[in-house]
Amino acid sequence: SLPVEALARYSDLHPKLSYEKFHYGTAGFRMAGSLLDSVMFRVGVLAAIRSKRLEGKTIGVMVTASHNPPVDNGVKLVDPRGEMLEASWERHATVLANTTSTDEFIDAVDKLVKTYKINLDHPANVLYARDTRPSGVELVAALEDGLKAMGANGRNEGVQTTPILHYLVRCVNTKGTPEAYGEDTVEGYIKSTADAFKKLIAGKPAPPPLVVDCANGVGYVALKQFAEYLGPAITFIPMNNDLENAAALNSDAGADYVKTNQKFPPSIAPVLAPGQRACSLDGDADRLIYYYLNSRKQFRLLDGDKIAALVAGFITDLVKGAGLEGQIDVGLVQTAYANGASTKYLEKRLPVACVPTGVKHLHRAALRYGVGVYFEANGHGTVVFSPATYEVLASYQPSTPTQATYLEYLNLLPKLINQTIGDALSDMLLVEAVLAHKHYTALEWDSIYIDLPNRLLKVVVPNRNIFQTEDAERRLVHPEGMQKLIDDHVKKFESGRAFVRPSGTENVVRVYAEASDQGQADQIALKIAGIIY
Ligand code: 16G
Ligand code: ZN
Repeated sequence: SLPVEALARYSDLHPKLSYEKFHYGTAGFRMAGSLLDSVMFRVGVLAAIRSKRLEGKTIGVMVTASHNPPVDNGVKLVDPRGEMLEASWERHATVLANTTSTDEFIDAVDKLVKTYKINLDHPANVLYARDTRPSGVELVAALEDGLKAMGANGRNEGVQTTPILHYLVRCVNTKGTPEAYGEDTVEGYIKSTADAFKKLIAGKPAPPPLVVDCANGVGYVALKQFAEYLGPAITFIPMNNDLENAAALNSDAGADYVKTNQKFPPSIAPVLAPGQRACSLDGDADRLIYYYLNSRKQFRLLDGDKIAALVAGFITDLVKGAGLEGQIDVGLVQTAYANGASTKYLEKRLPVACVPTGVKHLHRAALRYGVGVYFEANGHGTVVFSPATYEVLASYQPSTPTQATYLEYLNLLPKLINQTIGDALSDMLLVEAVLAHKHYTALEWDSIYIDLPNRLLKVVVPNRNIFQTEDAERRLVHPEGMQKLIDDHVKKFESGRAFVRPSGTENVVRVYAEASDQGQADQIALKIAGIIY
């Protein structure tokens, strides 16, 4: 039965203070770190319950607010395969977080246990980590109280990137099985990723030094470890790597800054030579954006769509070269934010699916392919390999030396790539490896296709919940009649495309528009903002 006495005692230490309404959304719980104490405690309890429900499998908990300001914090649960929490449990998280008293909380926990007929005799195992935010220290302590209250085994991994936490969870749960994913240590992760990179670029010229904007966050911790293992294989020039000053996190730095403002972080511009590549991680290192300075001294963005095009193209070439066409199907998953030019380019080469925003949707869709590549335009993405693909790669007999070489490359990719979730650092090594193989400069990579000019606006509306979408968020079904007004306007422009969707993370509605020139994209976006306001 439930340890009611311990739950009550610990719960009283973490009362829900504010009238804040908590909601477990696409980013888990996320808000000012000072408001999250009760939420963290309850997430600890929920993680333990979920672990028991899955007969003691290890559940992950990541304490981070990613690219948001340093005073924010947040928390997300990770399922045993290192993937996002099963969608149906998001609701349970929301319910538990919003109970207003200890008694109400314990009742809600009890109800959850009964609904799923959870055998509480199973052990509970929870692996957790946090990013560099100072508020994380106390929030982790609150989480630990939740684990103690449930008698769960906790494993504290300290300060780590989000994708490392996801990776470790998968390793722990697959240990000793045929699906063993790797050694469940940070060192194991760094080593196996770095080794795969070194093997993949063996014999290729070492890439020119890469400027890495660490957003003054935890990505720098991982980057340093990679640099140690990689030695001369690649040189990083770390920037925005101040972990002492908490206020510096994501401030004028990081992938979100670059993608949103479409410009260099101020600290990066002066150090870049024309043509030199740079990339930005976000605050928990699960997003990656590249860019460079062109010969006309202009900023050029290489976002998630460009990464997707580069990576999907490379993998398609390898599959063909190995003689595996027809045995391994490579597919790509995008969202409505993908630049229309990227979709047009890619659709000619491989199957492309469009799904609603949010990693869980992209990840699920990518699992339908033999090799599923997914990237959001904002730089979050990865590649997943199906069990059938693993089998083909293990058993295939190449008939020429060239095929054998391509097969070898293909076999390294699942080791290089963190398949659990987008991982800025392993994605960065993947990009560097592909550039080395293709002998591409930043300019050549950029030239794969030319982005359509676009504009993203956010509109503050009284109630964003009235905005409902269909067709992977590309069309509004509610408020009634609004989509028709949008369509009538957009069709006046050549290559015009636009859509409106409520944000899942902020109290705003987002408007995206693209067209054949910037002035038109701006005009469409502004007009639509007027329509929806
Ligand atoms: C969250 C999502 C990200 C998405 C973003 C959209 C996860 C892990 N993260 O950060 O994938 O792009 O939300 O934010 O799913 P929005 O709904 O505010 O536009
Ligand atoms: Zn992030």
